[in-house]
Amino acid sequence: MAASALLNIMIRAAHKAGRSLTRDFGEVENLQVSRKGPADFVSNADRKAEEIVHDELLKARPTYSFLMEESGEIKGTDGQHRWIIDPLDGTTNFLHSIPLFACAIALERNGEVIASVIYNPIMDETFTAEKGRGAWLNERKRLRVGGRRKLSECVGATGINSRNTAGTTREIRQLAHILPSLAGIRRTGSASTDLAWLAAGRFDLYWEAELAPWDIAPGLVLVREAGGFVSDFSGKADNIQDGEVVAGNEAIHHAILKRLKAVRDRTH
Ligand code: 2AM
Ligand code: CA
Repeated sequence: MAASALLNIMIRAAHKAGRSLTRDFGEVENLQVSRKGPADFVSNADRKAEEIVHDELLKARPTYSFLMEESGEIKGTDGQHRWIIDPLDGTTNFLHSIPLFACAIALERNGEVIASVIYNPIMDETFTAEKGRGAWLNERKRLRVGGRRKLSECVGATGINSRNTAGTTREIRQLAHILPSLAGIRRTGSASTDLAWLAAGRFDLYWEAELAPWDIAPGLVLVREAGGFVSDFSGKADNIQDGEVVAGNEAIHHAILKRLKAVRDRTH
């Protein structure tokens, strides 16, 4: 299906930022050996990518609002539309020369995410979705979430934060409860990649907490348009504010939600 004018704008912005990220990623490898490491260089790459996305989107739609990981909120005169941008999702991977990161953009209309693009420039994979128009890989392949119904056959993804002891302990408890039911677990370090890969049927389930709106919003419409279910840990849909995501096909989403609730009830 041909992308709408809006989605084309988003794809163009993500690809332009992706080219900049790819160039900088090549440099990062050379900086690994320095004692200080490439941290400053990477923050700079991150900011540069955000500026590119911001400038492209602003040029195309001068009145829309922005919510960006690096620059925060910028209010536009249009009260209906807001771009939500994570210019480099998977910063730690990028910093360590691990080629697993994405430039992610979502568009909100009246508080609902209606379109998104998640672009991995190294794999050259562009995941796109628009409400009511399906989820796509590289604009050619229609995406559908996996059909597995037995947890024992499922490969899941999750993230464990290393910032906060209370949150980390809770996340390890969830992992300990869920992992033995699965065929395996993977940890990519990029929430938008996890959700895009779930939409593509590569992962059967995903959960994570303590995320930011820009980690969740781009994957939300993608998973839903691929026939999947996404909610927070209480089962509420369309919540990009509270940092929690659980996703899968209907049966698997339900099963993981039940397990997450069991862990919460046991630890209260
Ligand atoms: P980032 O790479 O843009 O920082 C990994 O588990 C996921 O958590 C990534 O999508 C990562 O996004 C995100 N993440 C890392 N630090 C975070 C923070 N302080 N707040 C919210 N999300 C974070
Ligand atoms: Ca992020």
